[in-house]
Amino acid sequence: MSKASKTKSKAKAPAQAAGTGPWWWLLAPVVAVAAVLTLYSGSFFVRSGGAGGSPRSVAESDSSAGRGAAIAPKPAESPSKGKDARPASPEHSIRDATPPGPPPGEGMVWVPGGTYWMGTDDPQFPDAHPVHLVTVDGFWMDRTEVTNAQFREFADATGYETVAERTPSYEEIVAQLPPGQPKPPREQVEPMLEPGSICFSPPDHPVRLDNAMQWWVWQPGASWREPEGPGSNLEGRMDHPVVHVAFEDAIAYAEWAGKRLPTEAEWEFAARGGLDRATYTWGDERHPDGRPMVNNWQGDFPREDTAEDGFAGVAPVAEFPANGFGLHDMAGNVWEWCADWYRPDYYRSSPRSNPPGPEDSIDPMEPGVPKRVQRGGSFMCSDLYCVRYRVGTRGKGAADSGHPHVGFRCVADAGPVE
Ligand SMILES: [Ca+2]
Ligand SMILES: [Ca+2]
Repeated sequence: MSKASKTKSKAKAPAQAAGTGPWWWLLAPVVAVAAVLTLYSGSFFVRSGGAGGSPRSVAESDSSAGRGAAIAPKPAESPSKGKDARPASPEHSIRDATPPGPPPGEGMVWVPGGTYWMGTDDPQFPDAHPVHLVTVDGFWMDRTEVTNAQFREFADATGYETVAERTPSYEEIVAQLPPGQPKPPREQVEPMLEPGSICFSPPDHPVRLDNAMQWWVWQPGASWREPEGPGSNLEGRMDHPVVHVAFEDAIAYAEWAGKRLPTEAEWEFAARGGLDRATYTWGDERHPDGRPMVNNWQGDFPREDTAEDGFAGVAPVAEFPANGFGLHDMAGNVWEWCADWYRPDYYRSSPRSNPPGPEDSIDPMEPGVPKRVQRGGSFMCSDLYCVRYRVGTRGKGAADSGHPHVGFRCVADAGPVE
């Protein structure tokens, strides 16, 4: 969802609708696009078809795991490929795992370089085709998603104001109108603009899953500091991943920390934890030994999250087992920004060695909206509705917008952090 969509959501409010007659010609196409595309872009929800299990089966297998039974942080462990393991690929290789020195920052782990099969051949995800060999150099990576505590340290030190905390400009809004769409009068637009972000608002009744606007709302005043809008706060959530951060907010944090965002190829290599073409970051069994391995969604999406995995909504970081490289929550909890522009066709021409991503962004599903790659899925993914917490799948998001289920983590090169 983009900033243009934000004005749209605002226009749906009854208090504003009375005075917005001239607006509808502007808003209607954007709303329609947003409703459809949020399904596939900002939130990456797709019906999974043969997704390998339903929420019911999740509930049945994990029925003893209530919120209090959340998995405690665990050290890196040897992941199991599980019963569906493929034969080892001779091309797949992981370099020496010995770190080149001490970590350049607190909470970072060494991800050895290597060569792996990137993407998935699952026909549901054509933008992750073809599976192709990629080689990446080693790098340091944050063990967890960046937390509210870490982001507050940055904001306090720099006075940084996130995109969600700024009032969008008239120019930003009209720049995202479809080609050929006449610009609305500035004097009518500007009074409607105010800081805020998109929030999740679960309906209290079952809904069709073909209109994401039924559970996304534009919330004035929402930001990383007030995740649900004015009156909400971070009390008890300092160890949660920071959310409502746009791409440039993540870049600003990374630069302040002397780090950078991972490329998509680095991110997927890290997420796979040394495994070869596994379905999940931990192997091919969804619930090894009956354990939930990811904070995602159980229950009737989007009405009810029954939290069989221990958490409804965002969880503190590192509540679930680390993958083979010692990284937590590379599947689920919150989506993570990557450095790459998004193009659905990039894998067809991606260079083999350290691919930097395409030079521009094209998303045919939301033309004109620059997208960056997001990876890993979120607490809103389920095997009924979204399976993009599977490691080979891709996500994307409007670079200028944050969401309540999108965060990030950083990486650093082998050299010293300046
Ligand atoms: Ca959950
Ligand atoms: Ca994550």
